[in-house]
Amino acid sequence: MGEHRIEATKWARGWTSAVILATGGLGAGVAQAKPVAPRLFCDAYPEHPECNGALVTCETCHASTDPVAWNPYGLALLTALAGDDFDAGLAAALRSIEDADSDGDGATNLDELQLGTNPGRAESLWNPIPTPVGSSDHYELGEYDVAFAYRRAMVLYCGRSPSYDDLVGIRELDDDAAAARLHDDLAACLDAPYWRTTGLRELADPKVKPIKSVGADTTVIIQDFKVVLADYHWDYRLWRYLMADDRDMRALLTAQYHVVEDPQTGLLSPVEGTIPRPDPLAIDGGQPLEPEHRAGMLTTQWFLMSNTMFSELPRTTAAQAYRAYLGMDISKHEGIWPVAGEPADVDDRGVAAPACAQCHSTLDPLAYVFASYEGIILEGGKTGTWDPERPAALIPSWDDALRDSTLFGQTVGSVVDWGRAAADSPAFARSMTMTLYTHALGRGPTPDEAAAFGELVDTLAADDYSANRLIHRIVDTEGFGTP
Ligand code: HEC
Ligand code: HEC
Ligand SMILES: [Ca+2]
Ligand SMILES: [Ca+2]
Repeated sequence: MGEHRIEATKWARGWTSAVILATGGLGAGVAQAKPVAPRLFCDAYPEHPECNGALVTCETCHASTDPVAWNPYGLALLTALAGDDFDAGLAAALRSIEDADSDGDGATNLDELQLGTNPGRAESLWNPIPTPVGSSDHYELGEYDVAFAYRRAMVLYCGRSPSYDDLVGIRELDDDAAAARLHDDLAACLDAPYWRTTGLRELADPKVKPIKSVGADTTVIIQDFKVVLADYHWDYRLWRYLMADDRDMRALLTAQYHVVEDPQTGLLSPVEGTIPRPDPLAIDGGQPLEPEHRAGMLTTQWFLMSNTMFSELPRTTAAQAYRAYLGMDISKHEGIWPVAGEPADVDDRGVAAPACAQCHSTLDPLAYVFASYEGIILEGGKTGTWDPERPAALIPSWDDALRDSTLFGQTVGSVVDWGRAAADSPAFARSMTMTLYTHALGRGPTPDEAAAFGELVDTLAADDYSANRLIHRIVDTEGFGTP
């Protein structure tokens, strides 16, 4: 088996480079690279593990997209299409190569697609690690073990290991009673200070991306002004508020209030209206944006300051919103959903070139509505405010009539609409499930966990988008409780 895999890998590598060489010149001859394949593919295979709330990446079929080159699966597809119109012919072409093993790794294309491995790369193969059977000194190996799940849950959600007595106690219970104890104690953890402060805050770090030197705790002083460009504590408080107490986490993208913390009790509560700059010696740090233009985490002063900065067209802001809350990183070719006629390249940055349009035909239309929000303004109290004249003032060829955004093929006329459409999308449910799942297991779902993961995503709506209920379900999965 081992030898066979090495052979297959070598073969695939050689093949791939040959394909790149053979097709290296093709990219230049292609007038408009508008990759609709990920979406069409997911129309054909909605059951594919990456298609539930996301889209497959180009790597499924391509060895490279600039210059364009195909992996063996993509090449088989290209051959099966036999010159047919791509959009009309793709579904039939996909079906016609299901039983082949294009990358020669021993698994058919269809099997690989169902498992989520790559049918065009022999190195991508699911080899379940043989699970040891029997009992170790401490846990039942290879099957769900409540004591193991209990220990893991206490460490993650209470910030401490369970005591020896706790573990002995849980072992003495029958299965149902042990599971009930696990969930009772987990509920207590989710209600306790460790999770509500430290645990939840750490979970938000990659989404908020704090930079201490320009945040509220900065020690940098320039010309008597503290270089507070915005205060990310507002972001963390909103996140912590919405990810606790069975609140509806969709408000992360729709909330029009902010959240304050009582210094004595630690209690979080929403506040209405704008928040003035709290420190007259700081450049910024309040929340000057009028409530009606807010969309939760997407319009805090920190989010707009740190992502938009000085951009006329805030592509980075839209890309971070898509990455952090919809789980798709356009810079990795994830979530490509091109819009016809885009990118218009309104700011003349060269993004209409085929090599750039691959991504920017999705990204630029996502970004248009964010252009009405200020990035960094050094005058004080203005960073992140809304100004409908901003795009036209900064971009000479801006045309208001054409500048709605498009999110998942749907027109959205403002960031508020963007946030609402995003919050209700399958991508948001998947992404938030992924955030909590990878935190709990230290990795994403493996192919044999794909079905269980899909069920978690699908029950989020029935659970009223409660993070706590989702965590209780994650703790019950095989992946969480199997040593
Ligand atoms: C399901 C397989 C599949 C996926 C996924 C896929 N492609 Fe393709 N791609 C193809 C095939 C097949 C062709 C050849 C189509 C043709 O020439 O009719 C192609 C052609 C292209 C071309 C050549 C120009 C053109 O538009 O015909 C570019 C560029 C390209 N793809 C980029 C991408 C990018 C970027 C992604 C990811 C965002 C992507 N593709 C995802 C299968 C795929
Ligand atoms: C693989 C996808 C991808 C390709 C290909 C791509 N871009 Fe981008 N581009 C992005 C993303 C995503 C961002 C937003 C920044 C981020 O979050 O990474 C971006 C941002 C930008 C920005 C804004 C930078 C800023 O600071 O505001 C410009 C300008 C840009 N790209 C130009 C180009 C040009 C020109 C090309 C072609 C030579 C190109 N891009 C190719 C994904 C891509
Ligand atoms: Ca295969
Ligand atoms: Ca494979």
